[in-house]
Amino acid sequence: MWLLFLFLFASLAATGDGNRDNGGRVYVVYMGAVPPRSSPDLLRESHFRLVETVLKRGQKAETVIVQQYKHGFSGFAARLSKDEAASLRTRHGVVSVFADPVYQLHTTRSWDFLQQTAIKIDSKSKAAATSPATDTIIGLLDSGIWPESPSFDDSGFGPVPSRWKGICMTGDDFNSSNCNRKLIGARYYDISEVRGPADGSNSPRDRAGHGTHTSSTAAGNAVAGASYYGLAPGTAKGGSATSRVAMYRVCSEAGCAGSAILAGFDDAIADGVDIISVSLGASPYFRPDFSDDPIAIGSFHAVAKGVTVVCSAGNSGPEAATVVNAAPWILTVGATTIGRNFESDVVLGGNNSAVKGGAINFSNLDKSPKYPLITGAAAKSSSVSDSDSASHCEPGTLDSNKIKGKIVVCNHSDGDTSKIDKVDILNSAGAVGSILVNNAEVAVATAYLDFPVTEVSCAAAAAIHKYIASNSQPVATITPTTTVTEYKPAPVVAYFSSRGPSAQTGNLLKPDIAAPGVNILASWIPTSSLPVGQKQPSQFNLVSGTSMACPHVAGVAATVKAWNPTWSPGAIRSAIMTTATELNNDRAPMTTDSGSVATPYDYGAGQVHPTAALDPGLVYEIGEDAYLQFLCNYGYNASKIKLITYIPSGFSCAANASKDLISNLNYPSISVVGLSKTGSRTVTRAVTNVGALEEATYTVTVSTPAGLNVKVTPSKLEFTNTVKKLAFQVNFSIRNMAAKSTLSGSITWSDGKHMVRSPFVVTS
Ligand SMILES: *[C@@H]1O[C@H](CO)[C@@H](O)[C@H](O)[C@H]1NC(C)=O
Ligand SMILES: *[C@@H]1O[C@H](CO)[C@@H](O)[C@H](O)[C@H]1NC(C)=O
Ligand SMILES: *[C@@H]1O[C@H](CO)[C@@H](O)[C@H](O)[C@H]1NC(C)=O
Ligand SMILES: *[C@@H]1O[C@H](CO)[C@@H](O)[C@H](O)[C@H]1NC(C)=O
Ligand SMILES: *[C@@H]1O[C@H](CO)[C@@H](O)[C@H](O)[C@H]1NC(C)=O
Ligand SMILES: *[C@@H]1O[C@H](CO)[C@@H](O)[C@H](O)[C@H]1NC(C)=O
Ligand SMILES: CC(=O)N[C@H]1CO[C@H](CO)[C@@H](O)[C@@H]1O
Repeated sequence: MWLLFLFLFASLAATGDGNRDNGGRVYVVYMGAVPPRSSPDLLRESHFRLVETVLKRGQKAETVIVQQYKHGFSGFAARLSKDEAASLRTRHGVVSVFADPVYQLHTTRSWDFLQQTAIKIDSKSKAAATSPATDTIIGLLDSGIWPESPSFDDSGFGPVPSRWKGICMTGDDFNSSNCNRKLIGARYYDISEVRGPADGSNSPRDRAGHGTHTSSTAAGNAVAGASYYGLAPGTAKGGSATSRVAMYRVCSEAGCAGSAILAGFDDAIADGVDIISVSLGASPYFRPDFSDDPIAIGSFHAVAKGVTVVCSAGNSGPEAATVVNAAPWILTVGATTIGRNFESDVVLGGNNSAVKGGAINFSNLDKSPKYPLITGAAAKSSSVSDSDSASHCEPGTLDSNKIKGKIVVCNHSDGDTSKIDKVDILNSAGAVGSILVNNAEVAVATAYLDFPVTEVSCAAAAAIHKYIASNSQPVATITPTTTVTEYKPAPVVAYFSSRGPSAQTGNLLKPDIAAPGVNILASWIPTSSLPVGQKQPSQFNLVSGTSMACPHVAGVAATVKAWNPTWSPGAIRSAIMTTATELNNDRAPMTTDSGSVATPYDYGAGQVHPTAALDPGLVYEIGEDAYLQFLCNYGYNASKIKLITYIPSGFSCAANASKDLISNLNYPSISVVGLSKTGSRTVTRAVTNVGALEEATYTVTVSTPAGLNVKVTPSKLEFTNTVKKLAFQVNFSIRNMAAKSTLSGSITWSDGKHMVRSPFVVTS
């Protein structure tokens, strides 16, 4: 746990703590929607005038402003002293002033630099067969892009849509020739506050790999013959291969500046993207209010303009209440495994029995078990008293004479040292290989390249320990990595995927949906660390994280939008959520990494179903007014909301506004916290018929957990050519619910053809 705090501290420290350059740190000054009858030039001037009112006499606004927001919303980022920032906070028109935060990319364990993945979008889908989707534009806020990747080749693409207003910025090793009819736009922003010394390029060009991977996952062309050095062979293809891509580089490998994230949203809205995909976020231990969170702010204004925003849920699972990017206008995505595994087994001496493990390596050990086997505990250095640290192979705890020439078994449960660091130390001490014992992370294949390593579960490790204990000279080997497909069960919620409930709004269920995010194969930047015997860097990489899940859903959203161009972001989200599946490839309920049946706190509505989402039957519409009422219930007063956006005439916060009423937001899922306060609660919802038939009759079925009564009224909805939208109520009451317990179930409307399913969660 202390490590996490250290990490947080480092993140905050990286933003600078004042007294740098001209005496301040960067603050974001957020001023809400662009006022009516304004223009970017007028806003620019008004920002300058505003900031000059707090500067010392003679100091020019130009010297302190680092970023201006004047298209999708109004505001700026400036280098200010604490007093200047405080003074701006009280000015007319200012919603919030906050220190520029540093957010992180949502790949797992950034130090485990190479990991894996594979994109599986139903190839027989309606979308793949005849897609009208060529004019959908997906914008990504990320670490940049590698334009030479075959994923972004534009052969076969028609002209850039005429409504596109974006640009291709020139930067280091990047100019307008790098954009084409596929990669139609690229911008970058000042991220000097978070940039490491080795990452000094001012350019849309990706130096981290992450942005290239997410872009190709969202919208990459189908590239046949893709693999990671022969592993996971097949065709790599984005979720919406016919969409166009626009990259907004707001991150370096070290992190993403909040001031740049806002600039990316501001430009993406003005450029004309349809979908924004954001695979990054705040640490779950740093919980900014919506009005202090660049992602919540930017996405609010994007959604108000009809742009769907899809974000990763974070990689801080499996602990509860770790989900981030949980504002109700965002589509929040958790990660699941795919039906593929990278198997590398341990063969034990004696009877040659094999113990299943998984990892990626490219070295060569003999096939026969002839390498001496030792545990970390047995190899403990005599100067170390703590055998627990030695069993975890922590740095400095092992006697290198005892491990030389041997395969070392290390516990890797929850150590402070990363897998890659641990393995590096064993390698340099002369070990021939390593077996890491680790229940949680076995599904996430780590690439160790030249050093033979495999990872086994605790259960599998028991057989190894038993063998060692019963032999005076135990020996083993590690077998080559093979790709196992149709692995069961899959999908499984990934251990790292951040979980609900949302710490900010318990009465709003988050995450919303899950998608593949473990060992995903997609395009990558050329790397200099090649496995032995390889001459060319792989154009693809296997990577894990909710970062990888998010662009899968962005691709699906782009396809839904292409098929239904008039749908709002709320309708698109509803279609994706109500058609999700809860079943795995054994036709059994999906489980989590620990083997328990997944709940909506793990995966929201379930696993995204790309084809079903195109024809949901009914949708839960949600207009901007509903988001304003949400903000009232969340605790903002009308004067604050008025600063954020225009309030339609007649709008006011209801006198009875309360967090409990957040449950009434017309969301495709339902969350009710604290039911035991009153014993029963009724929430309202309304559905709109978007099916092909105007005359449709839907009836409800409820999957009710023991301990709860759930009554839906009415239980039948009849749509006609004049009745498109119908409301219903759901009454939850306690039958027999223990204190501090959580129950979940679902409500499904069906006309015999469509199944419109909404998960619910109720806490006592
Ligand atoms: C972009 O850079 C490439 C390589 O340096 C060069 O060949 C090309 O002419 C440049 N294009 C433009 C439009 O400047
Ligand atoms: C690994 O270490 C953890 C504690 O860090 C312990 O609970 C577990 O039993 C150990 N596993 C084995 C196989 O020794
Ligand atoms: C092989 O040996 C292992 C441990 O040494 C033992 O658990 C297993 O049952 C043996 N298998 C067979 C087929 O004898
Ligand atoms: C609205 O809330 C803000 C704080 O968010 C407070 O400063 C202000 O006084 C409130 N206004 C009214 C009219 O209550
Ligand atoms: C809250 O007040 C509104 C009117 O402003 C009313 O329609 C609604 O029923 C009230 N809700 C509750 C739960 O009392
Ligand atoms: C909800 O159901 C409970 C139990 O049947 C009942 O006591 C309560 O009055 C109902 N609430 C509403 C608003 O209908
Ligand atoms: C020791 C070991 O397992 N080596 C294997 C690592 O993976 C490569 C490629 O899959 C094999 O060729 C090695 O034998």
